[in-house]
Amino acid sequence: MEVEKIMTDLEKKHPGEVEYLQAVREVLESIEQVYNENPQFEAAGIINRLVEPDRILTIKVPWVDDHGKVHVNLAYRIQFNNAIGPYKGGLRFHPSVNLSILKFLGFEQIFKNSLTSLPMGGAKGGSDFDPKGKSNTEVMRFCQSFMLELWRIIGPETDVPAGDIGVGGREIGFLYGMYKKLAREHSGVLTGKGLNWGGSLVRPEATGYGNVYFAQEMLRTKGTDFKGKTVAISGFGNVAWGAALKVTELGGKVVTISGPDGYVYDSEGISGEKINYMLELRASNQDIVKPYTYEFPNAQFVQGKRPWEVKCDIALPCATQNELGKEDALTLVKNGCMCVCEGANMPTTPEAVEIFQENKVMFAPGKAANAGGVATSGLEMSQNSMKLNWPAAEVDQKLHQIMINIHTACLKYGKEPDGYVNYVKGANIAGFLKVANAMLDQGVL
Ligand code: NDP
Ligand code: 2IT
Repeated sequence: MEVEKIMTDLEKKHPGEVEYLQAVREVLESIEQVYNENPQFEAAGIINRLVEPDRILTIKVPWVDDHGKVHVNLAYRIQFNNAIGPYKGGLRFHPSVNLSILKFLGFEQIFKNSLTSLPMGGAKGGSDFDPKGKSNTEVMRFCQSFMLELWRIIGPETDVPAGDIGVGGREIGFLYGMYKKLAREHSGVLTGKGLNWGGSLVRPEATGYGNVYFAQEMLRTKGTDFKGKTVAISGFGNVAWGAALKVTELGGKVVTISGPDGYVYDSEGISGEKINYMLELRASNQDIVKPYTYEFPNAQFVQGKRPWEVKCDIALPCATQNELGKEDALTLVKNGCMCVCEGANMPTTPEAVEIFQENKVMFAPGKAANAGGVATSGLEMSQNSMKLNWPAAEVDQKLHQIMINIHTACLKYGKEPDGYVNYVKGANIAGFLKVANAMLDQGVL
């Protein structure tokens, strides 16, 4: 495999798709050696077949707001690869959504889903619809209009969407209702469903919990744990919330959360009712974290900045892609941060990853460390197929074990001669091998 040639060709074919090209390059660089040692991969054209999605559906979504005004949004579903199971991955509603972002997320999802050890292929979708300031009925009309088209290509054994930024339980409800009406079936076609209609216990908490279980394993390799550790979290959404709950339970102290407006520093720790308040903040559709300081006046709001300037032992970036850059990484290293564990997808820029690795700071990529969300989606699919519900403790125990297993897989392929673990390499190789071998078994498709 010639990484530079493949990247040059891809850049020509998809100019300007920065996030997608960034995600592909990272994987290719990690797997290059393994790929070249196994000529059967190249003979079957695995890389060329893997870097392009199987298909992309683009949808025009017209909807009417509460004042009778007509709006038109664009939406997409990218079915990337289904070698090991039905297409699976979330839907993102955010004004920044474009093909490059969804292709990067879909590509990452292939390897993440492979790492979970559950039978799920990779997909992603979403829309440039901005939930900010929208009423419930506006969100409902948008979701219904989106599903009027989307339902044609999804199904419980074909493609199973779920939530991501801007898509939580409420949106999944509206989407599911419309699917059910059109397809005339109650099935596991979406995950993250409500508990009364097929959802799984622990799915809302799963990404954050899984992220902290993964970090716990990383810390274990150094003979330590979360007790008494100071933790900086970014974001204030679903993933940040679940991570804050689990860190606190394990004896760590969460001192930051953040939004597009800036970050909140709470030296007393964000725990108990303060974590519950994050749910209110998110549900308000205001897109800002500042109101936290009105509710809890001892906390400080730092406008327009990211939380990485705060001294911490562990950093959990849980907001969005490329939110932790080179300068942030240098500050974290200088402040003695020992572990960076991605809750979001690709929040750390490649330059920042390099700085962590050069300084031997433990660093885990999202495709391994946030796989708990989609893994629990997989457990929701299993429960739907069996038409039964597992108790919370059972789901949590399975989730925990999956995260431990992913960590073990990263060690297997990522441990370097000096003992430092390159989790990026480990995750990419482990995720890739399973998919590539499945593609070999199934012929050229
Ligand atoms: P939510 O919508 O619940 O929260 C997203 C958070 O990120 C919010 O705090 C949001 O603020 C913030 N955010 C979004 N865009 C930006 C931006 N451009 N700049 C700064 N902050 C931003 O989403 P989730 O918590 O579900 O998702 C967070 C991350 O975790 C994403 O990278 C997602 O892909 C990833 N993830 C999610 C999983 C899940 O199951 N939900 C599973 C695995 C990964 P605002 O909306 O105000 O911009
Ligand atoms: O990025 C992700 O893994 C998710 N948003 C969750 C996907 C899913 O299908 O549960």
